[in-house]
Amino acid sequence: MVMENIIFEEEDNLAIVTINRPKALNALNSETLIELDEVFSEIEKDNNIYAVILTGAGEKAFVAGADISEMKDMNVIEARQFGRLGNSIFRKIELLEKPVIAALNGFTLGGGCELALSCDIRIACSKAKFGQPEAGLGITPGFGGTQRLARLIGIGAAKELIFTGKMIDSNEAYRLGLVNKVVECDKLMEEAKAMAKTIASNAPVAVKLCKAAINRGVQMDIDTAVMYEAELFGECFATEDQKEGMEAFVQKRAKSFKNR
Ligand code: DAK
Repeated sequence: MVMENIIFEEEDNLAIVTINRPKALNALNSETLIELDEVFSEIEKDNNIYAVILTGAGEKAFVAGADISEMKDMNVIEARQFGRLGNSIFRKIELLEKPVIAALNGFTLGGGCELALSCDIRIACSKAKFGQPEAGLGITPGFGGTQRLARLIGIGAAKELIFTGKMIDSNEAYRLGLVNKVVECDKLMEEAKAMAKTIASNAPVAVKLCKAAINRGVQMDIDTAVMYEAELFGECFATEDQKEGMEAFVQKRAKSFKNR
């Protein structure tokens, strides 16, 4: 894959995806969104990748939003197309059958915050800043921000952030539950990799089904959700990794999962 704005690396069973437009604070233009879509399609197909880290290049920004220079002259049809493109890639990340950790290394604004929200876990560098400044630009968040932010941090806190457009720091983001963890900036990738490796040491099929159970289950009523959970629990018993995990425990030996 030759890409202008995305760096893709593999390390052990991890994929590291870096959005690489630091001069524009990694703002998401159409080209970057298309490349993100391609890279996540490849990751989905690769059975040797067990977890993904998504981050931004440079020291200033994860992603400072959708690209305002590209958006400013769009007409209604172009804006809808741009919104659909963003929404389909963000949904692809949310539904990816592998866990995705966002390593937030700086400004995480607008479409950047929405991108982080479509990941499973968010780790922030202590200097990162968060916000949904769209209303100040005359638009609504268009990549799922009104929906995922309210589901993650609650309706009241989401409305405050979206209506005011204010920026908050990492500690406030942590207090609100927007990020899982805040770490020193020079330790960000180390922490993200350590967490990704811990996840990757568990049975990948089980982690995949846990992700589906949580993401789909929270949209269901509780009776349907627990039945769905039971379905997925049953599915584990058709996998080699379930046999291996339990055999290894009983035999008091190290486990060796095969993602099967
Ligand atoms: N788009 C394009 N370029 C950007 C950018 C952005 N979002 N953010 C920064 N840049 C560019 C700057 O223009 C500047 O470029 P040059 O002038 O050097 O060519 C370079 O990055 C460095 O930025 P600054 O010089 O401004 O750096 P500062 O440290 O002074 O300020 C800042 C950093 C993050 C506070 C500031 O850059 C800033 O306020 N940026 C904009 C943040 C923002 O408003 N983000 C939200 C964008 S709106 C939808 C689909 C999607 C969306 C909505 C609807 N539908 C289709 C319905 C999503 C919308 C958004 O994300």
